[in-house]
Amino acid sequence: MVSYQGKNVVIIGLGITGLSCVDYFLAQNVIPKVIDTRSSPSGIEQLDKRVACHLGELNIDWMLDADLIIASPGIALSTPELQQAAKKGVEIIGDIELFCREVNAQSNKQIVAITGANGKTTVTTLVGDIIKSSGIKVGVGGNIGEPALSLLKQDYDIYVLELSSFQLETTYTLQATVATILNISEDHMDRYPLGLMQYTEAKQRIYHNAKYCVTNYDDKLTSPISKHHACVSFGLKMGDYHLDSQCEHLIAQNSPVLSTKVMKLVGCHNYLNALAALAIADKLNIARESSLATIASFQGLPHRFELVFEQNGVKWINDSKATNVGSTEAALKSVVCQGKLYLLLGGDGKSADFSPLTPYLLNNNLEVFCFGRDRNLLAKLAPAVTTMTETMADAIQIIAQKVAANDVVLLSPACASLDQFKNYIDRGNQFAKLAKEYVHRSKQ
Ligand code: UMA
Ligand code: ADP
Repeated sequence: MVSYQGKNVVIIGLGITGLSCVDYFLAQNVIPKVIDTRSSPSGIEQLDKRVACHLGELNIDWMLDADLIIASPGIALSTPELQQAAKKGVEIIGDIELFCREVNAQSNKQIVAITGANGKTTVTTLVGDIIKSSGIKVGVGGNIGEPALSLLKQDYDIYVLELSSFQLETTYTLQATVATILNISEDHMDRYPLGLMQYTEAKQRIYHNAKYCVTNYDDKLTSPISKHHACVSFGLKMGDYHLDSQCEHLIAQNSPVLSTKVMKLVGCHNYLNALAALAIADKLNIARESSLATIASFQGLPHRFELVFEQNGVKWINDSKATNVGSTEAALKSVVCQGKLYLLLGGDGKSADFSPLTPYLLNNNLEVFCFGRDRNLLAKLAPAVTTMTETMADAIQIIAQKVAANDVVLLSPACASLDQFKNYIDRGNQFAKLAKEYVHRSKQ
């Protein structure tokens, strides 16, 4: 174990990251202090009694006195108090950096690192499944929900980490065997006031010292800035791994390897995710046949372009995890609808520019419903076909009276959910529940 004995450690954030860091330090008898700007953060009940905790604001005295600050991903490095501590020379890192230092100290462990604006969780899960099916001990964690440091409690040979731009900002010694940026489009612009390039720079940190990089041929921002890397690419029509013109086959190094018809995943964006996962698996030397069998049977994840209800020829698709513009664009490209498409947009747009959605909304067979905090902004995209409601439930009530055979109702909100829901899962579950209730009621 890398030793922090004798260091004055301050952890900022008492969410699941902060708690995992507390555990990590206590295991080596270093008792950290914890700060959270919230008055009752989620992790407070589970905090070990030995740990001093300051809530409600940042305790600058503790921070300036520290030898090491561990910043949770939810706290921006641009926060003035963190800037002040950095200026004084206090080392500031995140949980992923702690994790990397541990893994780097053991020569036989490998890390697969996955980032991107969209598709991270899908690809991380799929890569984890592929590695597991091949018989290798694999731990899957990071932004996906299981804090990376918790994975160290078990003996794994490969770690597959989903990494957010926030986590990458505080990571310095990642040495991934394979690293990928799946795609770049605007997200979290409230944390990146300088715009897309600032967000991209954070994502690019994933390639530092990576052995292999997997890049998106169609998205140049995913290529490493330094040209020294061994790269393979995936893309729609071009790249080492691509799709045929009809999106009917996955093609690897010019040979068709899997028919998309046998795959459970649907949508071009998901076929791209499958290609990225295959490219990663190949770089890990996992047997192709085994990888392809896992890809074919992978069901996809809930709340991601998921058909949750179908009745009277009407499909209800829950894509609640579409919390940015890029993911909603992917849904609008992939949706197959012979009747009318009812699109539900709404929530907290995180200062995004929604205008890339406009071309998809100029369609006679589409009606848009906008709800939640940013409904006024969203409604400006296509006012002629838009209805504004306070809540998603109000919108579904109206839609349920209108739908007919061959129509599709798509919740792909392009926004975070926290203005009106507990999280995207709550939003997706309510969508599915309301769809069933209203359709049932409108038949009576
Ligand atoms: N916060 C404060 N004050 C603080 C610390 C945090 O107000 O002092 C707020 C943050 O702004 C945020 C919330 O508290 O709204 C949670 O932040 P956190 O850093 O404590 O979060 P954790 O519970 O530790 O969860 C984090 C990731 N959360 C964020 O990046 C916001 C989780 O990703 C991740 O699963 C977990 O670590 C384990 O690695 C969630 C997420 O939303 C799913 N990620 C973003 C995304 O996917 O778009 C990046
Ligand atoms: P992330 O972890 O990056 O948020 P998820 O796999 O959870 O990614 O998917 C989030 C949203 O992005 C869902 O709406 C999903 O349908 C969409 N999505 C998944 N893969 C892609 C992709 N390659 N390109 C664009 N959107 C995608």
